[in-house]
Amino acid sequence: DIASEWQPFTDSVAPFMGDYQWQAGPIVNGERPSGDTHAVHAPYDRNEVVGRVDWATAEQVNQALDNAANAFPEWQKTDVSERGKYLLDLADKLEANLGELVAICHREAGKTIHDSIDEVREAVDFLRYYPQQAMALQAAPFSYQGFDGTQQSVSYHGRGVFTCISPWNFPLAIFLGQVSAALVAGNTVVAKPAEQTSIIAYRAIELLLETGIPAGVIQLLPGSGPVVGAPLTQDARIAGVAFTGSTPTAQRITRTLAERDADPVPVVAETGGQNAMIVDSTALPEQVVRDVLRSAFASAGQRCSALRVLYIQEDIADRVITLIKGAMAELSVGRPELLSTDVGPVIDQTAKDKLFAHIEQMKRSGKLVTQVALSPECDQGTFVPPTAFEIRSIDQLSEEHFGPILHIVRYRAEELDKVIDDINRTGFGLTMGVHSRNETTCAHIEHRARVGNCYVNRDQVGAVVGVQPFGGRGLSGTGPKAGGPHYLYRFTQATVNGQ
Ligand code: TXE
Repeated sequence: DIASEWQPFTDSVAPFMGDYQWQAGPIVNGERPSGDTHAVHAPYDRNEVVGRVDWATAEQVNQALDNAANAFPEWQKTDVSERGKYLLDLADKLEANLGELVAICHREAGKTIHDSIDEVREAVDFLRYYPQQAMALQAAPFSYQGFDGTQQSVSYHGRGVFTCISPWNFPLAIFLGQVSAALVAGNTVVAKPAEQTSIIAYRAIELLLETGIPAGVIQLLPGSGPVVGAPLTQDARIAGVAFTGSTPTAQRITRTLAERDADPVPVVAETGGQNAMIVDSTALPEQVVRDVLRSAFASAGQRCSALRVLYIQEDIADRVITLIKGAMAELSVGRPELLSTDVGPVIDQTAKDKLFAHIEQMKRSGKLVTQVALSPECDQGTFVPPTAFEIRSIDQLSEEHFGPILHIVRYRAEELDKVIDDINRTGFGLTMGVHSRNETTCAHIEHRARVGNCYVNRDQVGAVVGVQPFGGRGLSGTGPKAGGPHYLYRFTQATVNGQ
C-alpha cells in the first residue's frame, strides 16, 4: 500500500518537521555574515516558525559583486568539464539530502509532497542537463565555410558576473536552473532568491560549496527586490541578468539595465502568463476534466504555465462543466505534508488577499460555477478555495491571477479564430492547451496561437528538462527556453576565430 511504500521516504523527512528550524542568510565568498533578521512562517500555519533568514545589507551586496568580478577571470579559464563536475556533484548531494529539501519545500513554500519531490527532481535534472549541453557546445564549436571559401569557427565563453533573480514558486528548480546555466557557461554568479523562499536557496548553496567549488564564483544575497534585487541590476559590474518572476518586475529590470552607463547586457526573462485551453466538441470530456484539474489546480495554481481560461465549445459545455464541478468537489485542500492533499496553501497573506479580492470581483462580474469548501484547519494558513467562474471572454481579466481560480468561457464553432485572436491579444504568450480529436483543428490552433509552449490533448503543466524546454513570448518572456539546447547561448559571448 502507498503508506508503506512512502514510509522510508517520510522517515528521512521527519527530522526536519515540527519544531526544527533553519538559520539562513547571505553567503559572501563562502562566509556567512549576518544581516537584518526576518522570521519565516509556514504558509499552512502562520504560527509555525520555519526558521530565520538574514537579508543582505548594501555593503554585502557591494562586496559580493566585487568577489564575483574578481573570481571571473580564473573561472572563465577553468575547463568546462571541471565547472560541470561541481554541478554534477551538487545533483548527487541534492538526492542524498532529499528528505531535508522536501521538508523545506513543505514548510517554507507550502508545497505538497508530490510537488516537493518534483521540485527537487527538476533541480537535479537542470544540474545534469546544462553541464552535458555545455560540454557538447565546447566539444563541437560552431564552424562554417564563409562565402569566400574560408573556414570560420565560433567559440563560446562566459560573459562576466551574472545576476540571477528567482521567484518563490519553484524555489529550488528555477533558482538552480539559472545558477547552473550561468556557472557552467563560464560566468560567476550573484544570486537573489525570492524573499519568501531563501532557506532552500541557502541550503542549496551550502551544498554547492561542499563540492569544493571556488567560493568567489557564487554569492548568495537574500533580501527584498528593491533593496537587494534592484542594485544587482543597476551595477556596472553586471554582465547579464537571468530573471524569472512577474512581468512588471521584468519590465522594471529591463528599464533599469537600459539606463545604466555601462555595457549593454543580455536579460534572460521568464515571466507570467494568461494561459488558455481550447476544448472543441470532438474532445473526450473525461480526459479534458482530468487535464483541466491538473493544469488549473496543481501547486494551488501557482505555476506560470497554469490554466487560467478554459474555452469550451458550446455543444459540450454543459456536460464538461458538470464534470468539472463533480471533480472539483473531490479535491482535498489542506496541509501539504499529507499524502492525500491535492491543493495546499498559497505562498503568503498578500497573495491570498489578492486572490480573494479577485474572487469577490468575479462574483460580481461573472457567474460562480463552484467553489470548494475549506475545512476549519485552513483558517490558520493562507489557503484559497479552488474556484471556477463562467465569464464572457478573456478580455475580462486584466492581469494574471496566480492561484487556484479557473475561468470558463463558452464559444461557438464559428468563433474559433476570434477566440484564438482574443487570447493572443492579451499580449502574454506562455502556454496554450488544446483538446480535440480533429487533427486539423489542433494544427490550426497550434499555428495561429502565439505562445511558447502548446500542449495537445494533455495537461499543461510546464517544463520537462531536456524533453520539453519551456519559455514564453511577448509579455511572457524573452526566450530561449529553459531546459533546452539553446538556453546556454544567452549566458555566453561568442568569439569568431579567437579565444
Ligand atoms: O514575482 P516577482 P513572484 C512568474 C509567474 C508569476 C511570478 C511569481 O507567472 O508572475 O513569476 O513570482 C525580485 N529589481 N513565473 O511573485 O514579484 C523579487 O524579490 C530586482 C514565470 O515572486 O516579480 C523576486 O526575487 N528584483 C515562470 C523576483 O524578483 C526584483 C516560471 C520575482 O518577484 C525587483 C515561474 C526589482 N525592482 C514563475 N522587484 C516562467 N515563465 O518560466 C522584485 N524583485
